Amino acid sequence: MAKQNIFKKQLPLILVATTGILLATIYFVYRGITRNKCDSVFEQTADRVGGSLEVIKIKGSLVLGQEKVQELTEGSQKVALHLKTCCIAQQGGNMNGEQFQSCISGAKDYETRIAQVATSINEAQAAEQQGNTQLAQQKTEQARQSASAATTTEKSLGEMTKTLSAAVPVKAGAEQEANDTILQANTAEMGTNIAGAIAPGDVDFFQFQYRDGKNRRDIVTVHLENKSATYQPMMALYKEDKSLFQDWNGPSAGANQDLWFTAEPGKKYFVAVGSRYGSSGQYILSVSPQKAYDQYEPNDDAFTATAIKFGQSVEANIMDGNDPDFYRLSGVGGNTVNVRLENQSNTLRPMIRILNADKSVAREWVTTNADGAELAFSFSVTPGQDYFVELGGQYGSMGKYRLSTH
Ligand SMILES: [Ca+2]
Ligand SMILES: [Ca+2]
Ligand SMILES: [Ca+2]
Repeated sequence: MAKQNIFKKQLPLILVATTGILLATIYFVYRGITRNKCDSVFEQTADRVGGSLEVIKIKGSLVLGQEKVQELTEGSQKVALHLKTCCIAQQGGNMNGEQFQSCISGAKDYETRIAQVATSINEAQAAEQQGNTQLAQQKTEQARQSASAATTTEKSLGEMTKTLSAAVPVKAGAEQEANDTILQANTAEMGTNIAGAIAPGDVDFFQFQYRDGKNRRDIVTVHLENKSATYQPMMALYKEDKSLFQDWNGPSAGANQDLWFTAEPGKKYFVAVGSRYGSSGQYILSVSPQKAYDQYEPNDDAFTATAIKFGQSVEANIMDGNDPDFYRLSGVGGNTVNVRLENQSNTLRPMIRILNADKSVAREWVTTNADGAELAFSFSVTPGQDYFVELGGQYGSMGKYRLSTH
């Protein structure tokens, strides 16, 4: 807004008009890489199926069985996603009008089937209540048939959209146009540098998969090194289902850009690079796992708990708001165990609870009321028994710690 005011004061009227058009263009481009028409196509499909799906969820398990209800619930989400994929493909010119129409009619067909399932379930229940067993059976059979037909439709839509996502890889460390839509995202490896260029109105999409041999989550940084003094970048991050989860607008021309997120093992992520105010220029993009997890990960539940002996101390961290650390304490001799957490950060606000070997709670959460605080407490034990020490950060706090028992 400040920029617009400066223009108004200092420049002739004709430039004010140009600025208006430019702002409209920026808005359009911004909407283009973050939220577009295809998101609403997705939401509308989900909404339309929603009513019938409620009936199926509430009443369907008696008639269809829980497994089938689950299948239809998941199928409905998939159909909405397939339709969004078709919409993006059509916008990006990867799909002709006829293909797009068959995508739409597939989704409509699915909606009809789901509505039929809901109707037959209602009718089956009504017949049952009136004691008309024969009609109830007939309606139950109809519900089953419509449910199978719906699933078949979903699967064929899935096949159709699969062929649309034939992504081209980054070559010799450089982006490959055309990569202006999420379906055309260049596949790339994390931990490498990718050179790209933004022409006015251009967007570059990249797709990364986070892999870790030990199934650990990790912090991944996204760094855009700006190679042009005039280029004002913007970036957006999308999850595997192509939903937006973070975006960032560069505050000034020539500036670098940094984002970070937590990656789940095996999951794909998309990064979009665009520009503000129609600016253009060159950049280097790097998406890098930080190995921010501690050496005992993964230990996010009792089943994967890290084994520790009474008297032993460990140094580890709460990596983010979604990293509980579990330890299985053995070798307890006396009647009391003293637990001590030394905080090695000024950010972590620790909390600890103790579970018995059967995972029932032995000692409720012990907490502090300050970031960076220490924790020390004791609990009574049965000698020879194992206990779980569950440790986390309150309010999503994170940081390093040292845990010991004596
Ligand atoms: Ca591009
Ligand atoms: Ca941890
Ligand atoms: Ca953990």
